[in-house]
Amino acid sequence: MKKEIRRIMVTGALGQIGTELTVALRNRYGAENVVATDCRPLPSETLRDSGPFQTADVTDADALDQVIRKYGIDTVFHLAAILSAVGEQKPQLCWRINMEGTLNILELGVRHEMARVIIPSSIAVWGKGAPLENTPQESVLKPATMYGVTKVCGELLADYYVRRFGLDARGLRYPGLISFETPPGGGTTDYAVAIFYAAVTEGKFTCFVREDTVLPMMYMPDAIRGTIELAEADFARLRHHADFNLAAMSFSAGELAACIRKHVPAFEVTYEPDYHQAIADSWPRSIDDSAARDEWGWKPDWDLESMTRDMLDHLRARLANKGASAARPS
Ligand code: VAH
Repeated sequence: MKKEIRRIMVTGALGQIGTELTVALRNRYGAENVVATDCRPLPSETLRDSGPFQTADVTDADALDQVIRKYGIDTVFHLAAILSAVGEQKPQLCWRINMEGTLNILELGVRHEMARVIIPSSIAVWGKGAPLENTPQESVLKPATMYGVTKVCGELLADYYVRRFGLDARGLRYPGLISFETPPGGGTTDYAVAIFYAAVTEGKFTCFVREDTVLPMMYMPDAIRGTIELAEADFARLRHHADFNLAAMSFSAGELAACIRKHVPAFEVTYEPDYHQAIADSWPRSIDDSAARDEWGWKPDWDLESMTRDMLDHLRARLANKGASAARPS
């Protein structure tokens, strides 16, 4: 019988996923049962007053072990990572943070006989040789980026720890994630977040990928729900572990701009592709997530229209409170 999730540690808790996942886990498991950790010294305003926070560098196994022992942690959601764009600027740092961190978490998961270890992956695992449309669960994994290399290695390591040590490790290949709570840092899909802030504050945006660049994307509420649903799924039903494809929608930068323009008619976007373009071109345009749907009942709730409306509503409300000159709504 698989162990129950009771006391959770989140790494990278101040990041784009980590912030919202920590809040969702605290609401579901009790605030005092979810310890937020990050290499940065201070908790964010969102997390500071909602539960325990510890500074911990994921490359420091002893520091992580101390947090695990102090709080009696039995489950880790390991979100700390260097993303694709920064990873191409600093490939050695990306390898060190992503791989030393993941190995430390897996080793500690075994040492402390943990209930679950969640090791996220990404659509960045794909590259040359993988189908660009409806990319299947089983496919060639030849990533073009150091970030993608670390994600393939993370999947392989986690699956090894499942087979070799009986650790219950699980993970999702996240698409680009869009959210309004915490700005992302260093990703190639970050344009799809920055464009919303620009629509509400400037009324114009310069996009670093071509207008026709299509990528798989997901609204953060779907990603958070999917992460928790996978963590809570019956292990006996899972034929995959740390490499589930996860999908919701795919759209081009131009389609996203057009959808925003339905709410901000005067919104202007210019396209000036830079080094992000080569990364985006190496990734699929759409992915097949039938394994997640079959093995643990995955189903997305949000699409481009509903996400766009919700993002603009939240950003306008927040920026209006701060007095920013929000673009006039339609
Ligand atoms: C990145 N947002 O752009 C991340 C993600 C699918 C991309 O892994 O690097």
